[in-house]
Amino acid sequence: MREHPLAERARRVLEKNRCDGYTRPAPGLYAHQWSWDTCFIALGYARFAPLRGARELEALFEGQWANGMVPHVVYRRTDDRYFPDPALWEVSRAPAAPANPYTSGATQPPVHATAARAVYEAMRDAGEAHAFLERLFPRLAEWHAYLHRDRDPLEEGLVAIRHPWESGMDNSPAWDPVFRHEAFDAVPAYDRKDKYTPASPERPTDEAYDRYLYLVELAREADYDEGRLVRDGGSPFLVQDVLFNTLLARADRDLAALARALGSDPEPFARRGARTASAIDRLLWDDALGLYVNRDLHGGARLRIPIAGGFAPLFAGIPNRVRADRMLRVLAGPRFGGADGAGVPVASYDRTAPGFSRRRYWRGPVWMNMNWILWRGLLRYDRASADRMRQAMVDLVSRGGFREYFDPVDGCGLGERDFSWTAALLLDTLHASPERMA
Ligand code: 2M8
Repeated sequence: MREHPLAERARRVLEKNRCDGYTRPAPGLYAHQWSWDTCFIALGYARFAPLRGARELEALFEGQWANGMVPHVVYRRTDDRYFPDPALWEVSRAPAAPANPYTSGATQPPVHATAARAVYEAMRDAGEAHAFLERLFPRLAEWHAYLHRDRDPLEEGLVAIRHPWESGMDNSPAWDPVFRHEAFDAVPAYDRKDKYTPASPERPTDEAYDRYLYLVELAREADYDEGRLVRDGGSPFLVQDVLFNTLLARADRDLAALARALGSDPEPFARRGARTASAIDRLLWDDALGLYVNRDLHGGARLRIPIAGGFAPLFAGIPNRVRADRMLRVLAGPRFGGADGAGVPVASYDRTAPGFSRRRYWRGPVWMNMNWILWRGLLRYDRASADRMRQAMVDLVSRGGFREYFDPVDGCGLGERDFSWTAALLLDTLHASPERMA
């Protein structure tokens, strides 16, 4: 079978972004190593250079904290283009933070075990594959233990995030109601380096950055003590996020498979994944919207904001047939884009909802990682929709390039150029044998 012409271009993007020991998200704004970007990048490497995928993941885990947390940024360069920098986080105040490398003091969605499994299964040399797993598995197990232990204050199987950056969907309208809490205070002056990029009108507003920075300050003042911030409710931002929890439920299952491969007991991991999956289904489903919604742990209200993350449970096989059919109809209708015939895949936010934006990042634009997650989910429920979505993803990159995100109306590329996860996930989309991962 002939290879798709985009595959070679995608590999070149990853090559361009390879630095000393890791692959950066993009050549411009993002010079360091990001947590979930690394997972998506490793999923792409699994398709043509699994050893590189293994190295990416292992490099990221050099920044893992002693309590198990995998930080969302591992600072790799003394490069002043990215803000916030290590000085602002000052994670040396946390007893669990490593002295080297420098890291942030927040986390990102747990796609690691899923990526590690794909890399492991793609590795040709059985000895090398086993050695990789023996090194990484205990780290992955500590990471998941941290999430279930320190981030589930209600002990109901759902973990909480304490910063929008932890969701990966930083600027999502899903956080607007939380930001209205009175507990948010003013922050000292700071210099946002991201505003000087060409994409600045697409970046979050200054008001949003004030909230982000306030949360950093608060976590830093609490010495990153999860007991104070999460269990005692000290952080004004505490949300059970659908996407984060779905990825965890799925990753718990992948961790169980990796345990089995090592001859260990998979049951404890599988049980935790099943518990999280059933809590998502029981507590976060919104029948009126036809998708899952987040919950604010301050007051317990559901955040009834229709974002693409609300469809993520398809990825972990969580909804039953009836719910999945509802979701498929919403996904294909005018709200998320399937019906306009433009062949543009799913927007990050309901196109008909207040505040929808074609350009403002995470408030409408199409992202390759969200669509990859939904595509993988659709493969479980409806092969024809999955195939249409796959085609729309390939067409999007053919027209718009390997960009960070895309205009949901005309498919124009936006944000950073040569974006690693767009390239990596396109490779997986082009090469995967879907039955294997679904
Ligand atoms: C974006 O987030 C960073 C903060 O982590 C930023 O805007 O400065 C998000 O799209 C996030 O999901 C992604 O991991 C990161 C790097 O690509 O950029």
